[in-house]
Amino acid sequence: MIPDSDIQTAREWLAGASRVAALTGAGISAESGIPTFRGPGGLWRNFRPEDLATPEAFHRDPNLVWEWYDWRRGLIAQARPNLGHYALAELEQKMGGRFMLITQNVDGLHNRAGSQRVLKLHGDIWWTLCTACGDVTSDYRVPLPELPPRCAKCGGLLRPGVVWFGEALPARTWEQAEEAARSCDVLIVAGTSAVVYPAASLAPLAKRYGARIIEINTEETPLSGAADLCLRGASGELLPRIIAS
Ligand code: BJW
Ligand code: ZN
Repeated sequence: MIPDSDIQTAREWLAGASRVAALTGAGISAESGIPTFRGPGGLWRNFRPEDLATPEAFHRDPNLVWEWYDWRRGLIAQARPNLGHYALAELEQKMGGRFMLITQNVDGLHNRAGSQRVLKLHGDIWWTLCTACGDVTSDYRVPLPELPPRCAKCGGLLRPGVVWFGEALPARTWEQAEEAARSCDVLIVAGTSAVVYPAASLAPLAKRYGARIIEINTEETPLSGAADLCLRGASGELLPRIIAS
């Protein structure tokens, strides 16, 4: 049970902030029915996500990796944004250009909730990238008619337009995320295990530059000790409480 005083403190910090940023992870979409990576339901056919979200896995067996993504695309297509996504969209409505949302999620639910200032650190599950000609396009078909999908321009093998382990994050997006972390007065970190880098370095960066960190998570994380306020619970319940007017 979270004391009302903690909710009140978070509300005061947000009300007094010139700039706010939020970093989200898979936990914010858990209440929409999308499994997290490291929690219950994160396993697919007994594979760990860490063994599938790599260029090596794709090189070894593109079909297997695509089957996993096709399954997740199906879940996401059926899902709807939850109150946590909507609360962050409302915060952007209130703060405009003084708010930035940084997400590790590839599910697009923040956009579907109305957020527009979204930095997608790990790409988007609806994007495809041609391994032969580099063409990037969007494909919303569920399920995909052919696995692995082929490039309409050159017939090359397509891969999901996401960032796997060992791959660099999109450079401009990362620069903007660092800038948002350095310039915010409050950083909300919601629904991430804070173990995947470089995303996990944004909270320490924000703190070094003077921001207060509010962590919202059902569990303790490696970030919890450095957070100024830890709100233990579901983001779909807590984000509306700290954001709604
Ligand atoms: C709730 C809730 C509810 C549940 N309410 N909460 C420094 C140190 C150590 C290692 C490294 C380092 N720097 C780089 C590395 C290596 C690696 C890394 O971090 N490894 C660690 C795991 C050890 N990083 C990389 O490889 C990155 N690239 C890189 O660094 O490149 C360097 C380079 C530079 C130049 C050239 C070349 C290379 C890339 C990382 C890419 C991660 N990709 C994935 C897949 C994306 C596509 C896809 O979705 O398929 O991103 S992996 C996966 O993990 C996904 C996620 O975005 C990411 C983070 O997971 P997240 O969101 O935190 O989810 P969970 O499941 O872990 O946590 C959910 C949380 O929610 C839990 O805490 C729950 O308690 C909570 N929760 N319900 C609130 N209702
Ligand atoms: Zn191509």
